[in-house]
Amino acid sequence: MITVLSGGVGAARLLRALRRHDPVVALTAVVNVGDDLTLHGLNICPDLDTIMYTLAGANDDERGWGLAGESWRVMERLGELGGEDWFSLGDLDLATHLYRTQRLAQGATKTEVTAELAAHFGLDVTLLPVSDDVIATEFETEQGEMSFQEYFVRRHHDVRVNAVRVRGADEARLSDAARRSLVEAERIVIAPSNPLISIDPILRVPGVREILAERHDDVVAISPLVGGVALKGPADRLMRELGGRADALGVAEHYRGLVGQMIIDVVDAPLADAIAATGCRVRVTTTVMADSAHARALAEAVRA
Ligand code: FO1
Repeated sequence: MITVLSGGVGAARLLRALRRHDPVVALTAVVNVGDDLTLHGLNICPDLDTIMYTLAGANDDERGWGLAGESWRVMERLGELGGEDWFSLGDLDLATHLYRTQRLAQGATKTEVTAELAAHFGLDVTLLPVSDDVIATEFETEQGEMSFQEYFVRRHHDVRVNAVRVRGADEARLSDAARRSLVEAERIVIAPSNPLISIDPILRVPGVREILAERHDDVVAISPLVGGVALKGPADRLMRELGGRADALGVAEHYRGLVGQMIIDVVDAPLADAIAATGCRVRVTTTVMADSAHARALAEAVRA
């Protein structure tokens, strides 16, 4: 059994590679909910949905989020009405948010609704929001405070960040299912997701850090930075702005004490000794899941 601490796109691709590599291993994703938002009265969970659509083979792989073959008629009409159309919700994707919102209003937990949606999409990976409580990642920027999606989508993460806050995380309750999956997994994997804004909101939930620190020999993290650059999103820029090193060594320093092994890309091999000096084993492989052979190599490294 493998449990993967997961953000969105990078985690979704890793989970897909792990499943293809081993069709029988029990896979669980404990997923960040700090990106979640309420818009148009709808509860939207981008990371959970990105993983769900990717594992169902229903995602738009080029864009990374949303459904393949999507249409945008509702957004077009909303724009004509002068409504908020900066966060693009496809016509079919909207059904997911309508369903989730209605079920939450009926009293279901996010964990329960996620399981219902995952069953509908035929998933053979267990998806678990880290908590059923509201957690919101927020940014203090040079242009004032903003919510996660205001920073990420509306401002194209193109504004200087002074601090990241995760509202609600310290008081959030780690769900029973997520706790069990972390305690019982043979291996815990930290996906190649943004350490500061995808993984930290998970680590901030009381209990998660403690479990990882106790089990650190069984914890493996994959650096999302390759040659000091994030494949997607602002991880490199944010790590620099917040005072860390923007490379695989910076990631290892960030996870110090929590991981027994770091997987880094071949281009970062010169950093291996310095990373080992942070107190973990280092495995060097191709971490860019550009094609199925590379994805397989990464899946093998995670299992080794
Ligand atoms: N990302 C964008 O860059 N632009 C969008 O309009 C957008 C809409 C969107 C709708 C539903 C969804 O589940 C995800 C969506 N994303 C969009 C992706 C997402 O907001 C971010 O990539 C993640 O939150 C970061 O992990």
